[in-house]
Amino acid sequence: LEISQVPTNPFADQKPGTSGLRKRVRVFQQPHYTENFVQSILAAIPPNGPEGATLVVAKLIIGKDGILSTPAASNLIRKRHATGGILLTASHNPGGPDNDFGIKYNISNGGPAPEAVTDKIFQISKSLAHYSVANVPQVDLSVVATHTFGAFSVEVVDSVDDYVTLVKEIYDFASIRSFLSNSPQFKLLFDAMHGVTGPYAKRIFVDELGLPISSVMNFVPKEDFGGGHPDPNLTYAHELVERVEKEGIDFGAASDGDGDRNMIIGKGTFVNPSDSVAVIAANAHLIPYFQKTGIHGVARSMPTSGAIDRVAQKKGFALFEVPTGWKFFGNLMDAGRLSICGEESFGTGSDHIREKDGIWAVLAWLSIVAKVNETKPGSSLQDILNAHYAEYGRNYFSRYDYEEVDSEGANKVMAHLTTFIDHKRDEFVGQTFHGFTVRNIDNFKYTDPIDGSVSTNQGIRILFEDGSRIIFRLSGTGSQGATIRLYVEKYSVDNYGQDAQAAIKELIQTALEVSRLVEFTKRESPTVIT
Ligand code: VG1
Ligand code: CO
Repeated sequence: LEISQVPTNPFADQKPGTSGLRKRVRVFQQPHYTENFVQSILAAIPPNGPEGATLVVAKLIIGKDGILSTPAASNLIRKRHATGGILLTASHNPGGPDNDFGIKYNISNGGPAPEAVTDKIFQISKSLAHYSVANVPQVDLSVVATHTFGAFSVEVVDSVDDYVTLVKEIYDFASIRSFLSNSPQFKLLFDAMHGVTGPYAKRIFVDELGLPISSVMNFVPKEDFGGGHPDPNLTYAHELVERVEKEGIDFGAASDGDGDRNMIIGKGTFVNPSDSVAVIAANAHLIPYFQKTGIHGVARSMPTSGAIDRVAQKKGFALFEVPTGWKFFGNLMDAGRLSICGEESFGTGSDHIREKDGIWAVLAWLSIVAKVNETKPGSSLQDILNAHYAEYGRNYFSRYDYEEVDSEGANKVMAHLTTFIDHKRDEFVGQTFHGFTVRNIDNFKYTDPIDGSVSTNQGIRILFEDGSRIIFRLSGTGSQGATIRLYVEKYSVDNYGQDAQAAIKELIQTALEVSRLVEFTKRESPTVIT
């Protein structure tokens, strides 16, 4: 292969955020923009001396038709002992020429690059003068085959095979299958939202578990997600939500564009993601993988509700609270201290790989439903949730997103909140708002227990005497303006039948008053409520 050097100028804005570099497609289409960033990723792979050592990529593994879900890619990196992997995806954002794109880099453990690595990539990108291009002949991605060009090869693999092998080792497919075939009245519907999980869902739910093809919808992956917003929540997965209600579906699920998120719903039931990971942790003994490995520990991101904390306390599991973003779970898993974790943003997963995993979460819930129904036939998702609340209490939780607000307004909100930490702490702590007394306010800071690295400025937390919390942070995955995320949580030991929005109403009022969000952003209401 011939390698040539292309002169280039650096771009100043290639700093990866919560999960990769996320920009509008048009930004990536600027001359040299994408090449520069990819070159920076490759140059950041150690060892690379200050002289600019050359990195030889000897082999590329690519999913058939260019398709691999993020969890399947994580698995493949681990299984093949690869140096790392590059994921090209808009993830949970709309795609297509006028929308989003993203480049995520995962390291050899299969997980998202930690901050030390993304910082290094950013540093390199700021002074890049050349990138290398190889004249690799065109390869047909629609055929599973290996192409060799001298010392370099390109292997096109089946996108689904390895992943299916993996989940079949984790779950008892025979028992799920027999539950489904013995319960013809139990209806399941999976929405791939025209993202990457379609081929996985078809193989797993239809071919392996014997459900009819009508159990999967929007299963043909499309480059622009069919014009939709492939984020599995009540707002954007409305097609699924409507069908679940109208057709009385017992078990509805959706996954995002790159397959790492999940939403679980039933008729009249929404499984809040913070509850979801808690229920999975509480029922892990029903899942063969955890029967084998045991539970080494559980974790959640900081804004995620403390529902899993209650499970950890009762069952004696170690608990970790990390900043937002899956990259923070990797070290704990590699050190054998973490088995199950989740984020309120519809991310749930375990140490079977190093990414959150949408289909894995759906199968976890399905396994739990199947097992619970063995002893208590007819148990619905709501019954399982209610039993959980009765045992552990309920952490009412909601997130308000204010998307694409102008950066100035967003920064004002955060700066204003920061004054309560830096200057007005004494008068703020102890104040009572709508019946909630402030116990503390801080900006979340995390020290990784494994490598000691410190991450600051991870979100402003207002903690109340009764354990309720209000959290403000700015999104690190948006591509336009700024997105403010407001998270609120209220714990109740015995009153678990309330509507979530009603339960947290006063906390939302408090949050808006304290932050002066409406005044600073001119937004009367959020874009999305979950
Ligand atoms: C959001 C979520 C975060 C998640 C991240 C990546 O980040 O809040 O929990 O890990 O997206 O999800 P932010 O910074 O916008 O709040 V994905 O589907 O792109 O891997
Ligand atoms: Co995603």
